[in-house]
Amino acid sequence: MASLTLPGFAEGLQLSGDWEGTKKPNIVFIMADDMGYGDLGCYNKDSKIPTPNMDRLAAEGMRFTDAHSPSAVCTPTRYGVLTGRYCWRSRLKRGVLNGYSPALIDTRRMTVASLLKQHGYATACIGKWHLGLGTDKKTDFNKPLTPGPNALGFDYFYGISASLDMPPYCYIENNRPVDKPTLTTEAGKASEDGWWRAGAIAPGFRHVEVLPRLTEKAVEYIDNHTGKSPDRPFFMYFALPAPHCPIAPADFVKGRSKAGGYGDFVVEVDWTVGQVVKTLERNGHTRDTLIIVTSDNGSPARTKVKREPYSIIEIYGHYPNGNLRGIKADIWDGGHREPFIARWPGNVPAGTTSDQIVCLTDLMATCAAIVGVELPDNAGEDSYNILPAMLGKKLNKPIREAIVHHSSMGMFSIRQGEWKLIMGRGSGGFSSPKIYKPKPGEPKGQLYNLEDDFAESRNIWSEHPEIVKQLTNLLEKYKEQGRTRPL
Ligand SMILES: [Ca+2]
Repeated sequence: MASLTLPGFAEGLQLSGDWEGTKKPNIVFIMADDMGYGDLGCYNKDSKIPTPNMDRLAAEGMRFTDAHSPSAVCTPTRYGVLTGRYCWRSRLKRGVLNGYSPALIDTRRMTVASLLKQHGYATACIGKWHLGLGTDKKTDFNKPLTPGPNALGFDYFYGISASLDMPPYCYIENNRPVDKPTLTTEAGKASEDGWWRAGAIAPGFRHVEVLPRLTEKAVEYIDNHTGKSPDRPFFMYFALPAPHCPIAPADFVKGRSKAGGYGDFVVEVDWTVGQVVKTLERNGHTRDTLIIVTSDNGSPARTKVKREPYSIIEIYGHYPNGNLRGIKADIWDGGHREPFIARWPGNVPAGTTSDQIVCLTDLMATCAAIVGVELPDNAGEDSYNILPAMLGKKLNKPIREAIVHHSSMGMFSIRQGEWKLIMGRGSGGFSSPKIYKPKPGEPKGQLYNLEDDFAESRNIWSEHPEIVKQLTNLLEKYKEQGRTRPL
């Protein structure tokens, strides 16, 4: 098959599927947990948090300004990232799993990891899983934890079952706990802002050590892999447990931000990104690695869980979600518009931005394009190849026809160009009112024009019945046909 070298590709890197004699790029996908659009200096000049490592990646790569997680909370976003399919098509229609939930992803389904593995990649998942383990109604940590990441295309897994505030608190390596969670912890605090649920814990497990330990494992993986198989590309899905609560910054970052413990924890996230970047450099992987840094949903923007959702803003004047409306879990953009930085020297033009509307579900089709294959029809149903945007190609039209947003309570929204339609009133998530029941004659939903009204402050549903109708029909079509990516 004749191969086509695309403009912008480094010498020797091609994009046709004809990779013989060339090395495919390593792909490192780092996803923070609950980090907001306004936490990073490169997204918010008024951020009170120094993020030099992420800012450097943005300066050396591309910063997307209109990237979205497919959901405003953890589990469904992770499902979407790994399968390229919206999670509301799965059994999970709202909310998240817990640390003992059975596996959510069908093992027959293609994942980004199984796709890349088929094409010669070594694959690793490090960090927070939160997609369920095993088949029992309540996972038994005395039995092999399968199916888990290893059954979904990952050669190696080291991490934790779910969020860092959800038991059981133990590290898992492949399909077994490193130490079984045989003890019990009360609900606890890791700092003035820390909080976790009571439950089972492994001897010696300390919440504050988790991010440094996972960072060490990520570094170790890159070093070991390169030592053993320097010519084999790898995919690392590195899902950080931070800055999600318990806000547990390590001592070495305390006081480094001007946004309290939360800000310091974001500093630690930035440190982790820096460690990965340094390790890639040390192993000679700077130029042959696509690194993406993003977050799984917006920031809850809080210090004290459930009581003072806006206290980071009130106390420190730091806006974790920038000027966006809403917070984590909400259908407004604060719930799901994410920082998204891509660096691949020689391929992704340095110091650029893209305003393409992209979704984290797009990782699947983008990886397929990188390895030069077509996705089968029954995989990546909501995944679009965003590589052309990453490579800085001039595009005449949007890559995605539209994007579907989803809140923690299962509220839908569809966005096309400047128009954003929300199928309900209220936030659908954490912000008040969560659900507003319209009185007779009041609009049933929300329509915003994000070009004129970035902050989603003027509901113009009643003024544009034709747009409401058109977007409602498109959303219904997307639900019914089981996919958005065209066949
Ligand atoms: Ca999250």
